[in-house]
Amino acid sequence: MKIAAVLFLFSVFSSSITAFPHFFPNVSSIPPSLLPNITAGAWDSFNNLSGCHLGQKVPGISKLKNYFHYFGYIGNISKNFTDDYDDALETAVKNYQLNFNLNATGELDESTVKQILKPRCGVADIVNGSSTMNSGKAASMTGHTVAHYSFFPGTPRWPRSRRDLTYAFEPRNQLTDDVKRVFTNAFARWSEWTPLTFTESNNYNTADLKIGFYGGNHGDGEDFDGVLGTLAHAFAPPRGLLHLDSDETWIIDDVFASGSPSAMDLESVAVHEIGHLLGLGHSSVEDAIMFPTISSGIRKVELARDDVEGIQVLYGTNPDSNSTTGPSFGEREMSGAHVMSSVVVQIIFLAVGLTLFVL
Ligand code: TQI
Ligand code: ZN
Ligand code: ZN
Repeated sequence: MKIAAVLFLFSVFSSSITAFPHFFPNVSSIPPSLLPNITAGAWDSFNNLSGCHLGQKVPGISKLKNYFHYFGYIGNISKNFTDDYDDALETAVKNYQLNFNLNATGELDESTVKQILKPRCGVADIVNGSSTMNSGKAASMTGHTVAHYSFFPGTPRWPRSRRDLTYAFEPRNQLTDDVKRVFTNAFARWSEWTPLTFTESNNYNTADLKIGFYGGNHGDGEDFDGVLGTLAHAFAPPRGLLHLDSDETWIIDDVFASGSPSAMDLESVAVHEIGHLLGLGHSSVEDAIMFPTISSGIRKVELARDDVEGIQVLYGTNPDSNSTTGPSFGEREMSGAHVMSSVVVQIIFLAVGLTLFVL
């Protein structure tokens, strides 16, 4: 067990620059016995804040401010946050509630605390003062339904002359056909609903979309951070770069079984990142592929109605498809094994997240 602990710490703090990703079931399993003590304190203290509102002073509020600061809701006014529920915190709570479709009361009601306690990705919701989530703005009204998808600033998209896009894999990764097939499938989920087609090319340099696994600093100014945290990123059109963190353990099949609880489903992340490659920002619809919280350990690969509506605003419908009237977007499947490992991975996310901002 000691060895396992050392391996765990090593795998968290080492950030290799190697171009070789690892795929399940190879490495880094986090001993579950390490987990409970890490999260217990902060988890409890957030739970106790339920019901708090403006004007109160409650121990633990400073930690909550750290949380909102970390995700971009509170500016860097002072280094040491107090336990006062002040105006800045109330505004942060309101914006957070808007982003997550909660009643924007500015109070820490139960549903808000619940949302805070959920695992989430480590990237800020608010960058440079503007929300990345299109919150409560009701971007466009289509009939009775409010669209919750979003685009990048300026709505960049692939031009009309480029509907047939090519993609290629970083040659240095030497990816197997199994891994490449994951991306082929992920692309197919988007081409099904749009006039876009995606074809693999063997010429990495000339391909429209370039896919590669990289570790740490890999030359685009957006360094990867080792295990968990950021898993992948993609650039808006027409840059076409889709990068994945080679320090993650990637699941390429539905195999979950007992192995690494921190392993991420590659296709789920690929479908999300392709959304970005095509010009979609994040969505505030929880079901959407573009919703910015990763439900770790489960596969979420099917586009939701909101994703389809968003991508069709950019590119229109698929002329070869007869089902333009809307698909049956069913419930997502979640097997028992998935639920189990999902819980474990969620705890890890919390642990890593909380340690990050408590430190
Ligand atoms: N990567 C972030 C993401 O893809 C990076 C990012 C944040 C980003 N904002 C962006 C990329 C705007 C392009 C445009 O969202 S991540 C998720 C999710 C990540 C997160 O590694 O944190 C998924 C990767 F949505 F679940 F949070 C995949 Cl599915
Ligand atoms: Zn990159
Ligand atoms: Zn994203």
